[in-house]
Amino acid sequence: MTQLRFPENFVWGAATAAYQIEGAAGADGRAPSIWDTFSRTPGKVFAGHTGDVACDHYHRYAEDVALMADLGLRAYRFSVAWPRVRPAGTGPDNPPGLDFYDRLTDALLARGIDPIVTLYHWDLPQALADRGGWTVRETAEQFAEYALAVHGRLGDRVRTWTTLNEPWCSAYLGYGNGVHAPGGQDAGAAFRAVHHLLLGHGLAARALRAAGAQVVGITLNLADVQPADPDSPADAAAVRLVDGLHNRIFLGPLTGAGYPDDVLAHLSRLVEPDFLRDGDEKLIAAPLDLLGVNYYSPTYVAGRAGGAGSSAYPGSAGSVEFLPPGGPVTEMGWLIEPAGLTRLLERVGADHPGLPIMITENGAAFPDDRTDELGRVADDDRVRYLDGHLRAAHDALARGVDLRGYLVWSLLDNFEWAEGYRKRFGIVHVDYPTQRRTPKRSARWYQEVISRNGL
Ligand code: IFM
Repeated sequence: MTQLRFPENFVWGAATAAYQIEGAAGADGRAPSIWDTFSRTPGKVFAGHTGDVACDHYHRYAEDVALMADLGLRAYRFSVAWPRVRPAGTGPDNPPGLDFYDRLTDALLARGIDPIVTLYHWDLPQALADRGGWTVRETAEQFAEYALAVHGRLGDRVRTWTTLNEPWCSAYLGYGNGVHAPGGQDAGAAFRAVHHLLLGHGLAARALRAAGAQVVGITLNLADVQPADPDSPADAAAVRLVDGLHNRIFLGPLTGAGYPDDVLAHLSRLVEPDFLRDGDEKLIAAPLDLLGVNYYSPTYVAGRAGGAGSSAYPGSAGSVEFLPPGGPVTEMGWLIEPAGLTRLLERVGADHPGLPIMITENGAAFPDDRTDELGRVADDDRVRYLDGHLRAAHDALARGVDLRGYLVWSLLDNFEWAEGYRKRFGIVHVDYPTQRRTPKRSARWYQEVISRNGL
């Protein structure tokens, strides 16, 4: 195989999220989030799993940072738990909650690992959910206040801030089809949530920059939407609808182009857009220094009268068919197609020139049922997946995309939301009963990639 080198200063790292790894759900003044409530609701999460203990990272962060240093990570993307920092969602702050992120940041910097902070990775304080959550404007306003509180504590050491992680999931899975917390099932609520999430981003991004943050961005799980038949006009229309609901509804307002007309027309058929106020689009279009892209799998659609659509895409039933995977899949059932990452990066790069991109998540769940002679999980399927996607990222670089870094999802096996602990994405195995961490073969492979700055 050809030797592939990445640019000098390419950022190599790994990502996690607070509710998925921290545990310590009731410690030091943390209040419940929507995920605490949801996971304790029978039938919502596989086998009743919760994030109560998770990887106990709250208590074991020093060991985890040492592990990151051993693997040679240059950056670590973690999220801050809003209900740890502001248990009521609004002020006052909870100093012990901020202390934890303070210790974590110092531990990372002491090992030469750049902290990349995500302010919202789905764990909305329950107190705010009780007042309407992301369906109401107050949550967006409170998000900016909370962002400032975190920046006030960490801003002297953290350079890179991302506001939201994957608002598509928060809105459509959280309020549209009910698969994620808080479990709403209402198309109108999903679109309200999209707007207030974007508004929250805009308000927070402006506040962070005014407070001196150097790099401000957002992470989207953009979709590479492809037609079943490239020559079919009906399939092209299906691609346009799904692309509008997944990508352009976020990218348009974020980059100053506002909501696309076709998307507005579509959502107006499902909800009275009375939540859109004059001036909001301007607020959302706060300048971005970085776009985080999370990519796992492409999406293939066909345009078909009577198509089943998907509950995650409000208004898609009746005209769109989502195709089952036509090739190898991960344990999540997600099609493995690295070329989708190249296509997606090229498209974003071409549509938004001058906007630096970082792959803020990419990785795969596999059964991890084989060990090698050293007792490590022999996850060659994960190595192949990561290798293929890094080659795809390199292809995008070679075609001129301004790609700044790659963060593997995930450092540790963790709480995979509605799937509980049964799906493992980590490059480090976690034995939940003992909390023992053991790097998998993929972790050692990634360590080599980082040290060679290439493949
Ligand atoms: O575990 C999630 C993460 O929280 C957000 N992006 C996708 C990952 C895998 O499903």
